[in-house]
This record gives sequence, structure tokens and C-alpha cells, in this order.
Amino acid sequence: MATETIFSKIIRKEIPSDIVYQDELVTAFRDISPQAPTHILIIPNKLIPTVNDVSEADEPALGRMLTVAAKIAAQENIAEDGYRLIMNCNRNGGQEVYHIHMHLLGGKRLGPMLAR
Ligand code: DGP
Repeated sequence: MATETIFSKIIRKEIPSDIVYQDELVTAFRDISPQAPTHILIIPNKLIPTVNDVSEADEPALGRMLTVAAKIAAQENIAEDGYRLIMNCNRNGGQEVYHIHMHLLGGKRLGPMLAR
């Protein structure tokens, strides 16, 4: 049984967050510790702990995460210049919150994908 994280409370609006988009499948909100001028997390409303736990039944929500990322990038005026989408998995991936999330980062040149 997966354990809820702080993100479930954000989805249910039980704790404050800057939600920029929400529908029946996904929620998007600004990261509490932004690493770029735009740093938004897009998450499924259903608790899925890691990318290893996704199933075919999750494909509508996972697809929605991408279409919502594109919409938010346009709203944030970063679509044309470009942005980066990141999903971290488990310890080696640097995952801290065990409710899958897509980072949408942009608003500046992000440089190489991995620190050198
Ligand atoms: P990751 O390392 O990929 O698991 O990223 C987790 C992100 O979640 C990290 O960038 C900080 C963000 N975060 C953690 N707790 C909160 C919170 O309570 N509110 C918001 N808005 N973001 C959070």
C-alpha cells in the first residue's frame, strides 16, 4: 500500500500551494524551491510512488501530464525559447517525494542536462 506524501494534501488543497492548473486527472503547482524562473511540478491526482509503479491504466493521466506541460509552457511564455521536463526515479535518480511528478523548468538557459 503506497504511503501518501505532502503532494496528496496539495491536490486536496489541505495545505497552501500555488496551483496553476488542476483537472480530474492531474494537478500542477509551483515548486517550493524553484531551480529556474519557471519551475512547476505536474503530478497525477492518483498516488503513484515512482515511475516503476506506472501501469497501462495510468496512461490517460500520464499523457495528460504532457499536454498540460505544453499548455503551461505557453502560459508562462517559455514555449518558444524552450524548457526542460524531468522525472526523477528512486535514489539514484534523486527522487525526494514518492508521488511521481514531472518538473517543468524554464525561463533561462538551463545548460547541460547533467552537472559535469
Ligand atoms: P524530486 O527531487 O524530483 O522528488 O523533487 C521534489 C520537488 O518537490 C522538489 O523540487 C521540491 C518540491 N517540494 C517538496 N515539498 C514541497 C511542498 O510542500 N510544496 C511544493 N510546492 N513543492 C514541494
